[in-house]
Amino acid sequence: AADVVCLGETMAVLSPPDDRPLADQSALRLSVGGAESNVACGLAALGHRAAWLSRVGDDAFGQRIRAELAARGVEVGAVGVDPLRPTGVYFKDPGPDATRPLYYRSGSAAAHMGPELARAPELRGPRVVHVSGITAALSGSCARLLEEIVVRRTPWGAAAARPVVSFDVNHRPALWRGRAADAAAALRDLARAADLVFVGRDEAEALWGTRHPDDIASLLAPAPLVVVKDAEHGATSYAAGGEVTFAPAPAVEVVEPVGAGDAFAAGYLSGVLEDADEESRLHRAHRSAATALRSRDDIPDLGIAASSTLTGRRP
Ligand code: KDG
Repeated sequence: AADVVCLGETMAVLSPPDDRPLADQSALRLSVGGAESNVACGLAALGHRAAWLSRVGDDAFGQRIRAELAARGVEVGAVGVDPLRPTGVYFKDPGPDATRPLYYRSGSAAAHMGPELARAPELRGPRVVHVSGITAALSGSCARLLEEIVVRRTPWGAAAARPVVSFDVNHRPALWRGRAADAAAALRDLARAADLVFVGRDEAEALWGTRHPDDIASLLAPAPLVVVKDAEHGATSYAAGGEVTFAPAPAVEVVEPVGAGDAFAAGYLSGVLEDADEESRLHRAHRSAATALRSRDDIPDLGIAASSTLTGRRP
């Protein structure tokens, strides 16, 4: 059985080969991306048994996604194929400050996941279940599924062995357009109910108006472990016992930031699975994020980060 199950939508990604805007491009590259499966790929590259739980359409994109994740060592046996609804797609539109996603995913196979998936046997055995706030934005049924897992912990009933429920806030404003207040409340409540939360300082400021990492930790206080990422400055983790750990981020030349948060989570969770102390979890997280920042793909090859772990090089 897998050590980690990551649940969420994965899409076909169409990306320009350079930094010119999408409107000026003539040929795009096809790849695969989904925040939670990006984390699964990172964990698999770091030597862990990771599974991805989701749904795809009965189409070429669904085939490509399953094949690519399997080739990266992720277990995809429990992924459902919806005969009626398509696999979601997104395009990357490079802008002067950031790459913007253009989503074509409403009504997708994954958006039709619902609370019944909380009964999937695959959710019962792992040490970590990783989900994100993206799922909360996809549809009402997806939001209910997330609530079953994160808030009610339905998959585990009264069982003594429960996994760590890891939640990346992953605020995607394009998915919450016109529902900003809903996003703030839903993502706050999910984060408060999770065992481990990943959140960016900027993202928290946009959602909740919090400025300082300490204020974010206080806002999400019932969560036993909150990791606040502050871009190039570093990351701070807040444990329920009051322990605060900061690790500076290494200097990196950024090629494209998409996927860096997922690589960060993969590195950190790899430390959780290996019972590493808080400081080395954060260092691992920074190291994998650095690899993703240097890559144009959503899923970088973290095998590279793993080998620098083995030689003990510090970022
Ligand atoms: O974190 C990167 C993801 O955002 C990207 O791979 C696509 O899952 C995605 C999304 O919903 O934006």
